[in-house]
Amino acid sequence: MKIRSVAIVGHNGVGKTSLAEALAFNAGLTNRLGRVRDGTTITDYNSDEIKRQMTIDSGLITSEWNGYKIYLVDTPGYADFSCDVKQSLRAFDGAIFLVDATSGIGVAAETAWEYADEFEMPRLIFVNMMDKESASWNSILGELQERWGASFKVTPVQLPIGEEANFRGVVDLISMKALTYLDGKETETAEIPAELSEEVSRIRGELVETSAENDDALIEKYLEGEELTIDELKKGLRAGVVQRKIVPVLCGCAYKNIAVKPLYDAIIDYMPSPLERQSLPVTIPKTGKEEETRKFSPDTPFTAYVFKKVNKPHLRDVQLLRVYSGKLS
Ligand SMILES: Nc1nc2c(ncn2[C@@H]2O[C@H](COP(=O)(O)OP(=O)(O)OP(=O)(O)O)[C@@H](O)[C@H]2O)c(=O)[nH]1
Ligand SMILES: [Mg+2]
Repeated sequence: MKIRSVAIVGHNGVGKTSLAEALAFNAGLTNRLGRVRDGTTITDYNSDEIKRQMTIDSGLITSEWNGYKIYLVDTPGYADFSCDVKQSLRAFDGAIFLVDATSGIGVAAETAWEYADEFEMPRLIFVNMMDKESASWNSILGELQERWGASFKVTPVQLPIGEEANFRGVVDLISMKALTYLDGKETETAEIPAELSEEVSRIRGELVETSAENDDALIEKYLEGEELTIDELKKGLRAGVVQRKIVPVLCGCAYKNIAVKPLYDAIIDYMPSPLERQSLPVTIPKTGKEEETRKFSPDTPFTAYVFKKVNKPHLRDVQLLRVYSGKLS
């Protein structure tokens, strides 16, 4: 099923709205990259959000990328609005945890991680603010692995090229290509910066092993010393992510739209399709009867969950719902 739905979560001010904006811009939903500071983003549109420069209400973005329909929800980071975060996670299939390369994970991300555990959600991590003064990939990766590495293999699928003001792109450890963004121009090349080559080959080696471990045919091939293809690597990683054993880590800079496009690809490659989520225990409202489980499928009876009520001018109450099964016309 060519559908993905992911919630963007993280501590306040780590760049969730800026990331949602950059994703929307890359998908062609806008022709200008909006800024939180200028009050021009798609998801922080109400006057309170613009005045306070923070997200209060979750904002939805529906976009298309490589033939996939992608539903994104930009959630608030302030603890006062954590209810919105929980409802959004409840309704979406995957989570993107955004962390700040300068200040670490943050309490709101820890809380969201617990919600994601509760809802058995596959997840990705995007390390933002790589361009900011004192950004450190090694230190944030160390923190992520220490904090969340006991129950998940926290696995980088990219390495940053440069840090702080010198941050200019990423090495994709799957395709082994360098993606650089200079003066707004994106360049892809098979030439990996020499200063990174040792680290790239070491981390890629670990990545290949991690991927192979999730698939019998792949582990056999790996143990026989054969190279895994790009598709095989992605297949093994995807299986691990969907089964909640692996959390891939990517990095970039939302504000300058550096390395945001690869996140779209990662959402497609690693986040579950609605049919890959587990079935759901439901209560039939009319009878109050509980049904053990209901499979996520267009062919089972209608099930939906209202995760948000918004009051838009001229529209009165709009209820946003997630359809799990059946059809609604
Ligand atoms: N230097 C730098 N600044 C960024 C980056 N991403 C976002 N910012 C800035 O950081 C500030 C906070 O960004 P937001 O996108 O509002 O962060 P948020 O996580 O949505 O914040 P809340 O919704 O309040 O939790 C804004 O001024 C952004 O312009 C980045 O990658 N690098
Ligand atoms: Mg925000």
